[in-house]
This record gives sequence, C-alpha cells and structure tokens, in this order.
Amino acid sequence: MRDQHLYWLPFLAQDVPAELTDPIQVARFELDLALPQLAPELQVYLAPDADADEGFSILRNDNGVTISGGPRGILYGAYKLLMALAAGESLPRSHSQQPKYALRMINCWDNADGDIERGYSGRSLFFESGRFDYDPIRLRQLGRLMASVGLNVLCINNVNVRNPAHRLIEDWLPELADVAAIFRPFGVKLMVSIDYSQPMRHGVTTADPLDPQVQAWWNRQCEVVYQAIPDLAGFLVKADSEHRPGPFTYGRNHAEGANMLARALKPHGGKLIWRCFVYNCQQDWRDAVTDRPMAAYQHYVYLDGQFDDNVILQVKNGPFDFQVREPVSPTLLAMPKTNLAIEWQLAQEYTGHQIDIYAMMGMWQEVMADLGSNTVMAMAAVSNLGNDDCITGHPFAAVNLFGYGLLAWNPDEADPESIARTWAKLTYRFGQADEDTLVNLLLESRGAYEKYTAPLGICWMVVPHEHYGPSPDGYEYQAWGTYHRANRDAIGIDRTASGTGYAEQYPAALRDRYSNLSTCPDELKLWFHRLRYDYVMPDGRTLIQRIYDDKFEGYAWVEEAEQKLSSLPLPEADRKLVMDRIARQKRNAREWRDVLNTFFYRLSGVEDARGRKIYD
Ligand code: GCV
Repeated sequence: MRDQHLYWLPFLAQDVPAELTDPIQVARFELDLALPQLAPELQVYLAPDADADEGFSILRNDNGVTISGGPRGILYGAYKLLMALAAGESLPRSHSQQPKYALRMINCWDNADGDIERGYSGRSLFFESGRFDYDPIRLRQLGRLMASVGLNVLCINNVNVRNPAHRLIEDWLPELADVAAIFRPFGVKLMVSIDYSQPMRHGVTTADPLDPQVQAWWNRQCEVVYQAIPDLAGFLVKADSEHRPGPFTYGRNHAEGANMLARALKPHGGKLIWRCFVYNCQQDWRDAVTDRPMAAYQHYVYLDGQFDDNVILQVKNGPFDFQVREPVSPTLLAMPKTNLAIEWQLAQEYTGHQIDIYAMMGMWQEVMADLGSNTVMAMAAVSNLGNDDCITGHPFAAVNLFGYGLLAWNPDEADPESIARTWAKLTYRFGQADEDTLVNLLLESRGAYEKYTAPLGICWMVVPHEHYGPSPDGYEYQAWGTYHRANRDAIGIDRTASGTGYAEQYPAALRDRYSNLSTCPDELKLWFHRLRYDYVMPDGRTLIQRIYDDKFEGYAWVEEAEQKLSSLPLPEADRKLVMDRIARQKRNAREWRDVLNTFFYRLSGVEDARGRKIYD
C-alpha cells in the first residue's frame, strides 16, 4: 500500500525499485529522484572509498558536490545533502561526519500473530497469523526512512518471544533471509530476539549456560543462521525478566548466561544484546525495603568486566520503565569495563499511546547531559511503527523516529529545538508563523503531558496493563514494585540514604543533587523524596497546590493546542489524524485532571487556593 502521509523528505513514502541492491545504487536513485526538484542545476558525484565505512564527506566546488565514503557513508551523505537542500540550509564547502555510535537500533516488539506489544500504529509490518506476511514496498519504505536518519539495525520481533516466533531462527530462515535482503541496500542489518530456553525445544534437557550441550546447540544454530544471513547483526535477549527464562534458573549469573550466547555468535561477527530490565515482578506491596529501581544495578554492576567483548548490555534510560519522567539509570554510569547500550522507547506506552502529542527530545537531552563520558557505545529504541496508513500512527510521532536517528548518530548535534524545527520544515513546508506554532507545540508537549498525568516523577498512576489514562491506585497494591504510598499527609518514597538508599547508586555529584531537596529538580522531587502535601516548593507554592495547578494547566494546554492545530494548514490526510487524536487527548487530559485532583483532595482535604472545581 502506498502511504499518503508526508515524511521528512517528500519522496520517502514512495517505492524504491526492488532491483537496487546496494547503498550506492540507492544513493544514486535518491539523488536522481530528488535533485530535479530541489536543485536542478547541481551535479552530485559519488566517490566510494574502500577504506571508509559509515562516515562521509561532502565537498563542494565550482563543478558541483562530491560525496565520498564507504557505501553506507555515501547513502547517509546523500540523505544529508538532500535534507540540507530541502530545508534551505546553505552547504558548507567541506563537511564530514562520523557516527558516534556504531549500532543505532530499532527494536520492534512485533509478535508472530501480527499484534505488536505496546504498538500504537496498527499491526505488524512483518507478521500476521503466526507467519511472515509483509508488503515489500512498505519494508523498503521503512528501510529508506531508517537510512535517511542513519539507523542501521532492525530487530524485527518482540523481546517477549512468543510461540511460534522462536521458529525465526529455526524453520523460518529462508523468509528471514528474504527480509534481510530487502533491508540490505539501505544499510540496515536485521537482528532477532531469541528465547533463552530455545535448546530445550530440540531435545536438550537444559538451558544451563555452563552445560556443554547447550553451548554446542547454540554454536551449531549460529552456523546455520549465519549461513542463511551472513550479516545478521546478532541476537537480542530478555532473560530472567517478567517471567522469561534465563540463567538464574540454573544458579548462573548474567555474565555466564550472556557469554555463552556471545561465544556462539563471535565467529560470525554477531553481537549479543542483553537487556538489563531485570527486577522482582512478584513483590509484596507491604515490603517497603525492596525498591524496584535499584534492581538492575544490583544484578549487573558487580559483573563489570566479566562480559565478553561482543556482549552489549542494553539498559533502559531510566531505572524503572520508560515512565514520563525518570532520572538517568545509575547502571549506565557504573560499568566502565562493559559495553553498554541505552534503550529508549519511541512507542508511547506511558506517554500517550501516540494519541497524545509527546515529543521526546527534551528527555533525551536531559539523560545525555547526565551520562557525560561513559561506556555507552550503542543506542536502541523500541519502535513506534506499524502498518497503519501513517507508519507512526500519529503523524507527529514521526518527529521521535526522525530525532532518534539524529540522536543516535551524534547526540552533540541533536538539540530539541533543531530536531523539531528541521523535522517540521522538511515535513510540512509551512510559512514561518505556522512552523513556529508547530515547533512550539512539539517542544511544549512533554511538559504538558507531564503536568496532567502523575505528578513530579511519582510514576505509575496509569490504568494497569493498558497504561493509558488515570488510575492513581491502579498499581498500588500489585506485585510490580510500583508504589507511590500516598496517605492523607504525604506521598512518595524516600530514596536517599535515609530511605531505600537508591540515590547512593549514583556518582557523588548526581547523588548529592538528587538527595538534597533544594537541588533536586522539581520534576523529580517525588521520585526521590517523600513529601508532605504542605511542603513548600521553591516557588512558594505548597506541594498540593502545585499538583492542582499542574493538572489545570496541563489540560488548558491541550485545549489551546487543539485551537492552534485547527488553524494549521496541514495536508488533508494528516489533518484528519491530528484533529481526531487531539480530541482524544483532550478527553484523556480531562480525565487525568479530574481523577487526580479528586484523588489528592479526598486524601488531603486541602482546598484549591484558587477555588477551581475539584470533584469530591
Ligand atoms: C516487552 C514493560 C512493558 C512490557 C515490555 C517490558 C520490557 O514492562 O509493559 O510490555 O515487554 O517493559 O521492556 O521488556
């Protein structure tokens, strides 16, 4: 199906001929397609450099422009040039780029039945009814979208490997190889999620990583897999997490578990991406000592230096689980002898289901600033893609895919404003005033969402499982370790040294910043501290008043946003989706405002100082 929606280059939704087999051919094709409209006089020469890989140079002289680099570098350079032309940027005479991260991954949580775990853009682009089922035109579109922002690895199945997805590397290799071939010309390598207990489906009686039969099974399996797909990027693994099998069953630690798989992949150049989302999901809510966000650090940091060199530990950006506001995960700061990948979630699981507008750039910027120099060497993001007519569901959710590509290429050049502006300019080509309106809405959207949902970093007030809409006590008496512990006087958990001690997992500067109430950012105050409702915030308001104000202001922002969007000259296909979604966002924000204000009013008995309507 041909996508009618606009993406950041006008031609990205169109098909690319299936005959193109390598990135240089794709680069030539894209240039020939776009230059007649963007710069009809410009001559662009491609100069492949056998020693180069993903970096590229763009040199301009009186005869035209020369892009040099390895095949993928040339493709990235071609997109860079076309975007600069489309955005009306002036071209420097000489320009070189090198990606900061070697692996720039998208993780799809697609199930073989076609459903997508936490997917908000329709069904899978790869699977339906327990088998491969895809439109090659759509996959080429995806390859092109990814390459245009430098993304180079695509993991196509859910980390929760559900039957029969384990067959991907067993019975479905020919189909997998066909899909790998579709993405290859765009410089995108496939990756697959595997099930740790996979050998046990094949007569091996255990999945113990130290058992020689298990190692032998994986060695053999990797030989077969790499014969079919020699450039497979590797395996992604969720082990001992939320009921998934893993090495703990056999009394082995995660270095022992990961290294076994890494050794099977090693002769083929494959990487083992091992997720660190490991915590006790069967906690008793009465247990106030166990503090879930401390878990990853406790499971992994003592193993620093014990992982093989082709293992990459993939750590979520925050220590909980992609909540609206989280501090950087301390695990990312504590493993100097280990390869680390940071995992973001483009899918808006807790951030509005791609119904509510939520541009993620501000979050990336904050986390990256706290990371400083460290051993993070790769980036991953949970996909926000699906087979909806608009591949990201909400047309504005494309800014997160676009921006993530730029971030993973080089975070130092990916500031929120420039991402939002470039994306808006390239996608819609509005006049200046409308462009400003859209850019401002995007930049404000995260703060607004945060205002009408769970307050000041408290997390988890969402409807259980679904994770859209308010349910303040929805997770309070459950086993997931997700408690706010609000009573009539106070709310939150003390995570400083006097409480659970979580803050002690940070290097001194961050520990002190978060532990000290006066330096802890307001938006994280309830993440780190238990506060009385009459606690006076730095701006003089009480905590309860700040909560009430935020709910009213967050909702008011959505009302205004609806007005502003209705006057934007959006193309018809996008307008319908955008206006439908903002109406739903308004209903959602109203529920959040009223449910949370009522919840806090009933607990505290404190009236709103401004006398606004709070339901009792
Ligand atoms: C793929 C959260 C989500 C799950 C997801 C899990 C993970 O718990 O709600 O759907 O499972 O994170 O990241 O593994």
